Amino acid sequence: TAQAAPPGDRDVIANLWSWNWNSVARECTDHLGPAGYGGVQVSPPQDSLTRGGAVWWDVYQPAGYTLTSKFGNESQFAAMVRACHAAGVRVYADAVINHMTGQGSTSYGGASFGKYTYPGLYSPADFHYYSEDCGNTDNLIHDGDYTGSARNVQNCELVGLSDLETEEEYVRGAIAGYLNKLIGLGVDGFRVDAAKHTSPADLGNIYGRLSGSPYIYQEVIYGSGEAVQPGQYTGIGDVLEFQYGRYLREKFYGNISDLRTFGESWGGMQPSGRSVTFVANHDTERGTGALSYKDGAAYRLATVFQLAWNYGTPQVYDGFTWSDREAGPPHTNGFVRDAVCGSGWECLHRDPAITGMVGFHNAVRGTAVANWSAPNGNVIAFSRGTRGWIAINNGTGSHAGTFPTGLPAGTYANVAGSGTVTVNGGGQATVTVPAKGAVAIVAGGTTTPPAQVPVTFNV
Ligand code: LM2
Ligand code: CA
Repeated sequence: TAQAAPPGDRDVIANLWSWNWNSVARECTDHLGPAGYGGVQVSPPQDSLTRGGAVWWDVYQPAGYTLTSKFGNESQFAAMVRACHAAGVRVYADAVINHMTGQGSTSYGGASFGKYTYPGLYSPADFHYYSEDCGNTDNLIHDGDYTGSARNVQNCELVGLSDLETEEEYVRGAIAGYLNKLIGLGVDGFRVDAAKHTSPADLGNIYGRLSGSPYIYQEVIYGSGEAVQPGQYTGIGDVLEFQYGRYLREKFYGNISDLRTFGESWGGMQPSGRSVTFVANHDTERGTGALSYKDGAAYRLATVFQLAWNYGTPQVYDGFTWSDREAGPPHTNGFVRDAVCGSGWECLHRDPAITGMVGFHNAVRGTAVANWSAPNGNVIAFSRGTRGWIAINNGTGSHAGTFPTGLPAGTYANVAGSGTVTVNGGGQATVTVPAKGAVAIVAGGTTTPPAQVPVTFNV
């Protein structure tokens, strides 16, 4: 059954969205494991509609549950999971289980299908379109439905995608069979795509059929006054916390000093222990409500803050460089090319300030925020118990000051930048925090991430 708990001592998840399996495998070995990441989220692994690589979103239109996709084949997928596990990194797969492709065509794996007919898997009777369950005559979800009734949101079609009748025994079994196949290949958990569009009762039933104890986190986008709320899903798994990134954008374009109380008390936010946080994901970076790599230093600094703050399970996003919001990643005949950092791929997760903060996050686990100070709206500093201390400057000029750190006297390496910090016998440090930069120190005082803790994998 599903494990509704964060995944252990090393819980930072790198979201290597649109990366192919060979590149994820290499990244686990060379960067994610050594930096102290505990997990990696990978793109939907099932076969899908193909648009020949022209768009990124074809992979959100499943054509079947075999594992030939634009990211690689089943043996490459399995090899990736083994490589990540060997590096101490768990693998979470993006599970597209609310719907199938809304367009008849062919797939990356060479299958032919029509809307509502996916040979050997689903036929028209398996979709809400052929029952009376939707409530809208055109069978589509309309914008106004979200503040209306859950029935429309969950039984009608999301942008015309064939909506699976997840109340049905056969459909529940087929979805669970697909997820169990991934678990059999070593997958440790799932990001459940479009969870808002499937009822918690149906999802809970499906999760109950899974082997092992996969970590489940669900995409339920918060909207004020909506019929379907993230809190309806926290009894069956964790949720992706969409308010988190919205608030961070607001405050990094306003006063970060407002973040003193940031967490569950803020409107719409879920309990820390149920939340996976992210500054950006593939949808929000193409929208207007969140920060993205296009915001430059503020985006990186917000990620530094995320890894320092004691709320939720942090996810660090990394996709490809884009200007056309529909364009797909670099590809050859539709199949995604190996990721090259700095050449078509962003790779924030490799940034030394970010890997340093992954080590900070792991070192301060379980400690409370203390020693808060905010000399002005753009500068904040706080400790995590007596294990770590950080100062963040979102201003356009450097800031010099003396701060209480909560740490023992000594000289420490700055894991979020360069140079050293001296803490005096009174626990104070006098530092200059660079513009749009940070100074962070960890008890023990080195830039080396804490030793890897042995992890137990599912399977
Ligand atoms: C998600 N979460 O709930 C994903 O995070 C999001 O990226 C997906 O939308 C969506 N659910 C479905 O899995 C993306 C993309 C859409 C795209 C769909 C399906 O944002 O634009 O829709 O994937 O590929 C596309 C066309 C749309 C068309 C639809 C059906 O853009 O115009 O609607 O396919 O053919 C007629
Ligand atoms: Ca649905």
